[in-house]
Amino acid sequence: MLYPRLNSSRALIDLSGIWDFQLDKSDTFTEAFACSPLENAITIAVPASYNDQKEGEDFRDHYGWVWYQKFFSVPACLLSERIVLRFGAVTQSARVYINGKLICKHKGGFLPFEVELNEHISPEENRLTVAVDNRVNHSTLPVGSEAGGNMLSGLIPDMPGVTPKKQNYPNFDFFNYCGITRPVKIYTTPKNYIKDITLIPSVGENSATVSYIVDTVGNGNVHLLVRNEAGKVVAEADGSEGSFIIPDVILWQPGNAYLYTAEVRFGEDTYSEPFGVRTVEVRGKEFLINGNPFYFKGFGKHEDSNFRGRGIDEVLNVKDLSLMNWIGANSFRTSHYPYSEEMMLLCDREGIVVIDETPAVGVNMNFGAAAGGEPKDTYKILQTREHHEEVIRDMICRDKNRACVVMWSIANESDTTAFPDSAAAYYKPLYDLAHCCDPQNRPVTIVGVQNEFVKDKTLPLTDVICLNRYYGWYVYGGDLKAAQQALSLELDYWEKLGKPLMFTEYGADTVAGFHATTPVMFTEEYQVDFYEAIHEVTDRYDFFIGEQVWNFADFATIQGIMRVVGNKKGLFTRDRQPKLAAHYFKERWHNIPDFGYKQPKS
Ligand code: BDP
Repeated sequence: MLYPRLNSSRALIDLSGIWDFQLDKSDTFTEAFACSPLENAITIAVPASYNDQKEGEDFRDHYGWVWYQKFFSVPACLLSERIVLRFGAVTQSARVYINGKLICKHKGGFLPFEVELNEHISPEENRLTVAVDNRVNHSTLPVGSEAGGNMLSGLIPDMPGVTPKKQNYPNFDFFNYCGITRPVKIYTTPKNYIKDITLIPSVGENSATVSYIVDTVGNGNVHLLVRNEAGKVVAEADGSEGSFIIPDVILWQPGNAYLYTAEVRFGEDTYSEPFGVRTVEVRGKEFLINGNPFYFKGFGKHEDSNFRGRGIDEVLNVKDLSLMNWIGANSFRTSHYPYSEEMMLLCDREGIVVIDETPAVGVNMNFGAAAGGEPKDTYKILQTREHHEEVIRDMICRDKNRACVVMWSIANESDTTAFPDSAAAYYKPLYDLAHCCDPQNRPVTIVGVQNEFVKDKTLPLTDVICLNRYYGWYVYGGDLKAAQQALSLELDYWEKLGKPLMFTEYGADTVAGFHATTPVMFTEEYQVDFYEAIHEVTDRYDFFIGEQVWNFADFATIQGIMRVVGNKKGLFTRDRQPKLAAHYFKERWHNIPDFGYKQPKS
């Protein structure tokens, strides 16, 4: 799906701003809200999560539907064009109405969707109403408990007369921020238009051959011009499918991005798609970018900030990448959902390497909010398969041309060991699907939870073993010697597989300002000691090809006894001030090269 752009053939109207808003306090869905202007509407800013924009528990922890409304007119000069309404993301699901008529539905909170408006709008003013549901359950990704019931309720006897408030019980460790979280735009195209562009570079001696497919609707001829960063035409091609050669190609490199632009013309339509030329390959125990063994230094992150919640914040995006530069990081994972298209385009420009993750988090009935009692077969209980396929397809379709994306993560911390065969049967087809959807055939991974790894039949199916490990925190917390021994035993086990392995999470909750001469858990000194201890072990293994810390910054979570006003594992605080460990990493990472840090023994 193409990112909406303003150019000589396409108009672009941004609907950001203050919208009318109301919580739907009924237990059901009140479609009547869509049929007239919202009564007693309150104000809300779009795009952003709504939760932290107003005061009160009822507002922040609202369970179910909310209603957004905005009035707009399309300039008369554009009415003869194809007019499209596009949402960057609405969390968790949406129904869209124009002048009271339902025109589209979308499930899933982190990927774009769009709908043609021509047959629905009037030349005068139009009423756009968006109903947004924040409920997570056994069929959504991320996963939550069914019908707002507390997954832990089996731990206490029934207590008649107690009526716990209805709320989401996420089976994941980040606040369920919701609403219209990314830009809402109207764009136009000519009636015959470019629907999608796919670019597949391969690198030769000094040149690159780029295969391309231009998906079009209507009649016309496709012409393609490729420009370098100076704007000079370096290649041309005709036809909706084919290839072109870029002579003296400049590669996209981590930390040293270079982007070309494919300027596509089709009849009266035109669209410019930026792209980088680079290769990605897993060979033996190595992860190669442009043929060189890459070492991942970076983070698991969140889209999370004060006031906006999970709403897009381009200032913060720029700042975060600047902090990554400062600290010597070269990469991050979009834990635990696809990030905004704006962030992906920025990473393309800044040369930051990205592991792109679906919102499949909490596919695990023996973990977090769902744990307790006898082990359960997650894959018999959850109904996520169809939606899981959908998010893999949509994410790859959206980000397929991004040079920054070097690997797809199709899930985070699913249950892979309670019922190992069920897990492998669920994941093998999804792993194959991801490969099959990606025109560039990037490596595919499934991020593994700390578990009885020797039973795991799923992770070994993937291209890179990605582990979230908490030795020294949840396991052997406060005993770093034991943590080192256990980690070392586990790495010995995985090494025999002959595949590259990296940490996609490891970390320790640290409350900024807590200090101790003899470190204890939660102090800034313990966080440093924790990382030093882990690195002492990981640095010994040549197949250990990357360290992504959990987390870049502190972030909001549901309230509970495990979290002190949110998850505090950040190297930075939520407002991006460094903890002691940030300085430790700055020293470490500036001394670790992006390429060739590990030399395989054989
Ligand atoms: C892992 C999850 C991550 C959590 C983290 C933690 O992947 O979302 O926030 O652990 O416990 O289980 O801090």
